[in-house]
Amino acid sequence: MIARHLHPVLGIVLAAASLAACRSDDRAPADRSPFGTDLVEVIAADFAFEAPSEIPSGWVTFRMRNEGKEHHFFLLSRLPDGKTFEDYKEEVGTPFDTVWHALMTGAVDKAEAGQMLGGLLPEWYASVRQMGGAGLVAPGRSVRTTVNLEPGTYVMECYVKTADGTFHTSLGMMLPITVTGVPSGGSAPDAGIEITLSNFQIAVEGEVTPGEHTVAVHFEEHPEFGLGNDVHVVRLDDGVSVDEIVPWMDWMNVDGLREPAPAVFVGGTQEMPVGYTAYFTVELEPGRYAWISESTAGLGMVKEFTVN
Ligand SMILES: [Cu+2]
Repeated sequence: MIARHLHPVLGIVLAAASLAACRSDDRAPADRSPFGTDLVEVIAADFAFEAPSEIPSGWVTFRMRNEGKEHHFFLLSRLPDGKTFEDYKEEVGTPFDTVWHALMTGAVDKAEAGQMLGGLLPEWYASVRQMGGAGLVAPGRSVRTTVNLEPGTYVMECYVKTADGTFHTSLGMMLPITVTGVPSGGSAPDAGIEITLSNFQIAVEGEVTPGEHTVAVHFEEHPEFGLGNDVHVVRLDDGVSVDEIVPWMDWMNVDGLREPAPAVFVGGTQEMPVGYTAYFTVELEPGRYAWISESTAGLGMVKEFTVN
């Protein structure tokens, strides 16, 4: 793993070297990306992440490989100053777990669960900023996503549920990551497909052909409450309708985000604040697909497409 346990001084040297490489940049775009310190390798397993504890700041590309038997993603959240990973685990993770168990056992309905969650979460949760991450990806697949990160304390988590309804976070898929002041030397990739997410529309520009595509996702608007708009790519195999996928995207549904997934997800990106752009790379074979958001799919954030 290139970036794992990278010595801070070595990191600076490598970042300086890649900055120098960028300056004399007359090469073709294809070999421009240095993928030195700006590449962070992540392995998702059942049920743990393997990732470096410190990564550089600026444009960083995460490459996550799912080596598990269940779907995984990672959401990166930046904690407000002064809050630690332990604070997040105790004061945010525990309330979500408590509310989910009340939902799963039928003790509360979704509206009551929302109120319950509001009462249990700390005030500082409103200052947690979702800063992108890898979209849902099926076992054996990889997803690459590029985001611009400021130094700070972050949490990487996956809250897909096992078949018995346990959040992957509760099983160990929650990890602290420090984004340091060391510049990554990375840059935003060139994108062939542009997606703009607003309330409640997924607008897509660009030709969707077979092969690998880099997709730019512009966050133009988010709903006032709850998680924001994000985008995942799901393969619709014969007979699978998006109507079956939409309710699965919402963790507050008893069968939502719960294994087994109703279809194969091939990547995407998590939400970022309005004004930000996240990138992800996806390999598309001919077939039927949909762009779909996680918590806002039921509000119209879903768009089918076909790759010929
Ligand atoms: Cu997971």
